[in-house]
Amino acid sequence: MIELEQLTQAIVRGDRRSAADLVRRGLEGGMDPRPLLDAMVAGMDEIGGRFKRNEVFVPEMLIASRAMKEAIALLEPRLAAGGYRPVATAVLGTVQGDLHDIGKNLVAMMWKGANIAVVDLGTNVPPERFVEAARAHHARFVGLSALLTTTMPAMKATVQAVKSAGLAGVQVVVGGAPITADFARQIGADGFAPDAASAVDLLRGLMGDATASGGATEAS
Ligand code: B1M
Repeated sequence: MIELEQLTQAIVRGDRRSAADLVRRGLEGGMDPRPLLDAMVAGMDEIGGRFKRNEVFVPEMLIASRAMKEAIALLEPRLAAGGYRPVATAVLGTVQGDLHDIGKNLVAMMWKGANIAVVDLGTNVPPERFVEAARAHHARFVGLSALLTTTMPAMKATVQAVKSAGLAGVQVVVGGAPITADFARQIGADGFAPDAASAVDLLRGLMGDATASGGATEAS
């Protein structure tokens, strides 16, 4: 048995050796993998909150995410064997014409840290590719990132493509430096998040409020 709080704090510190060691010891001691995963998600929530409050910055987020990724790799076979599934699948990418991916990658890491499966399509992704991937992976969410004012129209075109593809229950969420909640509403997106940690709150909010309608939800 291990102290779950120690695992949470190892993730917060980005201490990959301790995190992996605690997971190994927990599994060897016969612990269920789910509380171990929950403890790690709590760690990512903690670092995400600090990031939102500007108490830590991109490097700390990357280090915590790396520790999470390595420890999760140890858990995955046991989670899969136990029939444990991610809470949702999100298709994510940077819109057509745009090659910026640092912020998008942070969003991917935070979503994975919240037990949301991410199908990362990379950068410069055309609208139809988002539609195909959402359909193929039975995604619950499509996430779009844009960093250039010149690619904001591509974001609009992608939202329209997903909305007109008739994918039942799929919601589109958007973000990126030039994107605002107003713009998200104007283009018909279901949600907007100003940063990677808020992007987790946003999906959790949308999943908890399946009846929400009538404009973009903003996570803050
Ligand atoms: Co570019 N670039 N760039 N660039 N670049 C900017 C964005 C720019 C503001 C610089 C400037 O002029 N001051 C400017 C855009 C101006 C504008 O549109 N008004 C610009 C430009 C003009 C260009 C080129 C056109 C330059 C040229 O070639 N003449 C060119 C375009 C290439 C293309 O995309 N077609 C270009 C190229 C590049 C590099 C390739 C050199 C490199 C990208 C490397 C990479 O991403 N792999 C680059 C970089 C690094 C930047 C800056 C310096 C940094 C961007 C970044 O990574 N920020 C940027 C200036 C700046 O911001 N200081 C700039 C850190 C990152 C963590 O933040 O991406 O905002 P951000 O993500 C945040 C939030 O926005 C949010 O969460 C993240 C974490 O909190 N978020 C989401 C992002 N996506 C989200 C999705 C969500 C939710 C939240 O839901 C799905």
